[in-house]
Amino acid sequence: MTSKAGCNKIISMVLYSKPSCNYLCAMLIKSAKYITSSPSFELCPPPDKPEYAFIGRSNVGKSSLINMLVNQKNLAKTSGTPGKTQLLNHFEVTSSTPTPGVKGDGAPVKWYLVDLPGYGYAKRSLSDRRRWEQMIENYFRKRQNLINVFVLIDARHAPQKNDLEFINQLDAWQIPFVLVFTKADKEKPGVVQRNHKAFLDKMRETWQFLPQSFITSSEKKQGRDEVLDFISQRNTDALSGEEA
Ligand SMILES: Nc1nc2c(ncn2[C@@H]2O[C@H](COP(=O)(O)OP(=O)(O)OP(=O)(O)O)[C@@H](O)[C@H]2O)c(=O)[nH]1
Ligand SMILES: [Mg+2]
Repeated sequence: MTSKAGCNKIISMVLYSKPSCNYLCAMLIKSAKYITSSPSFELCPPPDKPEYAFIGRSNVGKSSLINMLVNQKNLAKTSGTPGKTQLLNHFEVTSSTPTPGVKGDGAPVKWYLVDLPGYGYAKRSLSDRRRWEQMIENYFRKRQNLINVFVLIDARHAPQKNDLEFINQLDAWQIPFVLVFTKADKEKPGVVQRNHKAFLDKMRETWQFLPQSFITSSEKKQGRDEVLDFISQRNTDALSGEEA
């Protein structure tokens, strides 16, 4: 496995748009299974597969997005109460991506999805918050097979300070990330577009390049193909030994 790329401001500089070919490289999910929940980076499974982590404010929809991506209702535990996910939860996915003009589904590829506990949960004690910070920092900075972090942002709201602070922290640690705007079904498309643009405009004040971003709804399966296509491309890069 190659380690993570050097600078997210370089690798995530292009705003997301569909590939110019008509073919959105439709990744097929063959299976997805729960592996383990770890209280620390040291106890995570061996770093032998490309890994994608999902983080964002408590209740933003991380676990729901993972379930939507792998087409299972209850693989990752969801809850209406913030703070449900507390540990580093690894899921192993087997997927394949057909090649246009080539018969069959393509070779199977195994990778990890990681459901992380969220930030910004007001009722958490100071010591719990410290423990979360330590666990997350260690995981992000040391996990060798981490290819990309999906930072989830609630599409219903104007830019939030803690989301912006969190992505600045990721940048300081040089962790590659993209943005996923969630719960798009809960607002009118115009409001979602406005909040999406406002977030990117806010970033533009201090960032030279903007990260790629996706608009999703786990309820309506919106954005699923685009996110899976991104993962498929990153898997190809990682497994062919290229830097992402
Ligand atoms: N309508 C709608 N509801 C959503 C969507 N995504 C998540 N939800 C709801 O939002 C709530 C929180 O979802 P989770 O997936 O548990 O959120 P989380 O970020 O994993 O939460 P924590 O683990 O507690 O940090 C649940 O009640 C979900 O059903 C979405 O795209 N649309
Ligand atoms: Mg969760």
